[in-house]
Amino acid sequence: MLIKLPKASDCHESDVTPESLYFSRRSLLGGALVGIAASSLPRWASADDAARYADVEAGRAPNWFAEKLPGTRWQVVTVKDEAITPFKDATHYNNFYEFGTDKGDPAANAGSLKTEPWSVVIDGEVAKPGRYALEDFMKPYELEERTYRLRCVEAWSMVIPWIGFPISALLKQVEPTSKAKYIRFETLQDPKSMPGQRSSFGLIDWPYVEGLRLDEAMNPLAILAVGMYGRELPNQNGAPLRLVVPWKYGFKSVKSIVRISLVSEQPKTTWQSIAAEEYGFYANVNPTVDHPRWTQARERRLPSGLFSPNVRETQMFNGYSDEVASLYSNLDLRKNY
Ligand SMILES: Nc1nc2c(c(=O)[nH]1)N[C@H]1C(S)=C(S)[C@@H](COP(=O)(O)O)O[C@H]1N2
Ligand SMILES: [Mo]
Repeated sequence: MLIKLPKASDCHESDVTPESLYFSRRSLLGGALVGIAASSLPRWASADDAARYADVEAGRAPNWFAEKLPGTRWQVVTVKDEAITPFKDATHYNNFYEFGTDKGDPAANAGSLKTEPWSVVIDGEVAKPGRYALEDFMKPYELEERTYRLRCVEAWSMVIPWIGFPISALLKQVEPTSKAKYIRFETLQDPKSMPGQRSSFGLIDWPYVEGLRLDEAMNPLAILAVGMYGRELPNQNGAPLRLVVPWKYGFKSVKSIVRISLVSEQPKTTWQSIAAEEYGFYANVNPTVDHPRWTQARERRLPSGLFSPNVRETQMFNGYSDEVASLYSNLDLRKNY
């Protein structure tokens, strides 16, 4: 993300960067094809759901995921008239600082992340706290496909078909007490498998932490994802369990979650701790409130290259105003950025 990084970052949309050269001609062509495929697809699951997107790399799904996948409700939320980002771009242009700060680092390094076995702790202000093996944690939930825009605070964006379940379903299971006002998420801390946690990038006080107000978490658009593009999450995208809140800047969507806590106070989040004047708790996508060092009025939709930068106007709440604007009717969004 754009802070005073030790090395140059690539995120100003006006910059010509080495990363923009990354996008191959193949992925640019793929973008057009995938867009057509997505809108003409049936809603039922089939053996080759992954094949509904061009060039999806097969994964090695854990048993619990393979067993649940056929029951997935496909295309519960879609994005009209915008192409789904090619799988190659969504999996090779990532922010996951635990694996390095360059966009290609997570794809190169996240193979060391061991996602099986995985456990999730539920604690804080809940009637039913506990520590669950992921396969047990997942048992109550039916999977849904949700295709959302993802808008990074660095002014690039993608369209990604996630597979997951609403946080509201989790809250129903764990039963927050009347003191619970916020939900806090924590990423795995494991310097052995996460080189970024043992490197010189000392700005971050690991583990990565994010949070939502409880009413935000209850919004039907807020999900926990376990898959994308018809398969389980690749490690670099936050396997095996991550948050996705599409109306907020991407940094809210914390990856590789090991702990979910219901709390009474607003949690201190990672990017707030690093640069509170640049990255707020709310982080709602808002084209009228610029980042102190660049405009948020526009974004580069990936794949974006030298000759087709693919710039578009950023939408209020990333295009989800109808669903979420009412959450903020009493809030000054200029102060609560
Ligand atoms: N644990 C953790 N979660 C994280 C990040 C990170 O560095 N560490 N980066 C965030 C940022 S800035 C973005 S834009 C999204 C990127 O998600 P993607 O790589 O799946 O597109 O993940 C978010 N979640
Ligand atoms: Mo981001």
